[in-house]
Amino acid sequence: MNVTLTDEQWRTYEQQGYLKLGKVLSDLELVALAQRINHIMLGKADCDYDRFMMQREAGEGHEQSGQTVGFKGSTLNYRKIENLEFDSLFLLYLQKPLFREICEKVYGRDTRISCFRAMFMNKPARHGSVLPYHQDRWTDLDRDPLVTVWTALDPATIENGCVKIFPKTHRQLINPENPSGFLTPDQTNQLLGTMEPVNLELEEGEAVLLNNWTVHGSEGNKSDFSRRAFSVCYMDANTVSSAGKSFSVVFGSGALQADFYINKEVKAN
Ligand SMILES: O=C(O)CCC(=O)C(=O)O
Repeated sequence: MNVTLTDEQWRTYEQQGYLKLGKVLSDLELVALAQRINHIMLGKADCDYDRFMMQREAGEGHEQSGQTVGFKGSTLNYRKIENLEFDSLFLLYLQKPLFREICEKVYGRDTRISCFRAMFMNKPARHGSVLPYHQDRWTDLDRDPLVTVWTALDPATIENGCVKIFPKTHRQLINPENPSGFLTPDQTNQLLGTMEPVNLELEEGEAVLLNNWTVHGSEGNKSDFSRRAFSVCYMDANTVSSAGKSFSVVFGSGALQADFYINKEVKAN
């Protein structure tokens, strides 16, 4: 399992705007996280659903729901679940030493780190919406978050809608006016005219490190298998939104503690 980065890997990341991290989850951890997210979707997890933003995918007689607080019914047909730092298992995973090391390299050793989002991204079998090409940035934050770790909980393949990226596009913003970094159709066509996107096919339990400005997107799922993934965007904990909101600290003083949630669950039983 990959537990640290070499200087060469780091140079590759800086040049290319992404780096395949290889296996970052043991088989046991992978099973636990994959089972946990299914339990959350099915309403079987002992957790506080009012802390999660949940979006149901279109299908099973439902429209795609808004991405709003709380449970939207027992189904594996969710598209997105955010705020998973409030789940003990996902918090334990996102606080792995490898990710702390990455944050230290990107933001500096003494910088406290929060997560802008700790998000489950799902493409259910034979379904799942297309995500158009974009750079990850949000103009309502007072500074841009710089890195995301995207982890496959199922094999991610071309057929089931793996993430596709354009290497070396992290050096400049393409559509700075868009509040969440989406490219216009013209900008997308221009990019496609100059280079082919790279398909980030991954085994389950493997992860990729993405510079947030690296242009990426994904197709729908044409396979009979789900494409579940967990994506965490790490940023300087001093980052605030225009509404004055700050975000959950995950490394450094005041960081969320997984034990707290585990103890709460044990006590509640
Ligand atoms: O999971 C996907 O298809 C894309 C996820 C994404 O855009 C992100 O993690 O920033």
